[in-house]
Amino acid sequence: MNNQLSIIGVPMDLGQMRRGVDMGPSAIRYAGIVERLTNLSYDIEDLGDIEIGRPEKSPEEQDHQLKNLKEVADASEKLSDVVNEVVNRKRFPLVFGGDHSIAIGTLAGVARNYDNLGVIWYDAHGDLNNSATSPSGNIHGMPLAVSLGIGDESLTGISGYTPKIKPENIVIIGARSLDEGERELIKEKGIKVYTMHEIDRMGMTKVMEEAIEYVSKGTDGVHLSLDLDGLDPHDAPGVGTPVLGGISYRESHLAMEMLAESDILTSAEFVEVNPILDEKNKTATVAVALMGSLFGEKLK
Ligand code: 6HN
Ligand code: MN
Ligand code: MN
Ligand code: MN
Repeated sequence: MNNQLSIIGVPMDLGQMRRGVDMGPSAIRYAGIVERLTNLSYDIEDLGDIEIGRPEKSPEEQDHQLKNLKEVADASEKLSDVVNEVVNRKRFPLVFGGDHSIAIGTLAGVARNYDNLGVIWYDAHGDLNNSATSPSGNIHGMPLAVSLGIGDESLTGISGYTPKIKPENIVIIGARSLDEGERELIKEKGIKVYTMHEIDRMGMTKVMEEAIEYVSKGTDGVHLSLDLDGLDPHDAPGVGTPVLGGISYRESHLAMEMLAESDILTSAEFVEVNPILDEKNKTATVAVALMGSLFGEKLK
């Protein structure tokens, strides 16, 4: 693993309608991420937070179905440039959300530097909606589709190129709430998905062995996009769209440890930590513990 980490906070709450997720980056910092990773002898640089604009009109008054489209697009452009600059300096970008719409900018910044970027999408959801399939109009339900080049041009065109990633380089882990249009897209594109059914049936060990092999083949980098709602809400209650029956805390540690052993990751983001919905900063604490495993606590 690259020993040089750059932390980027993205206090974004405009990709969904529940306030508080903009405090996610602070909550993760308060939960001690820098100390935790410094103890593992990483060289950490904290680049602070990306500035997020405020919409002039409420989503109901906006002339677009996609809520806060302009502000999300503007933030994505900024984030993409910051992430790209980190990759160019040969450092590992570690991005904290913020809602999952930030993945549009993260992937736009990372994928500029890779022809075949692998993506692990750890999430209860597919985030594969567009304005026609979305039940909510919330952009945090769309970043994976946008990165595949599907969606509004002001999002797919971030940083002037599209698509960012290819369907055959993606693996979704933990899915248990997929909308109809998302299921169709998964089928049409042949996207690899390990739902909770497969995790229960095969066990996390086998799922991760297969997933790691799948995203390493023919790729030149691998990004982890970890939505805390991939975990069961019992273990990670501070999320805006909790879904029962999720991945356990221990299974998640195992998954992170296996990723650490595999040494395939080139960038990562942890999203959807919402301190207002949380219990005593539990979800940020879980995120920090998982990053401990991801960055090799067990290997030291
Ligand atoms: N997330 N599929 C639902 C929607 O509104 O599109 C929920 C999306 C949740 C997105 O958790 O990142
Ligand atoms: Mn998500
Ligand atoms: Mn590329
Ligand atoms: Mn989710």
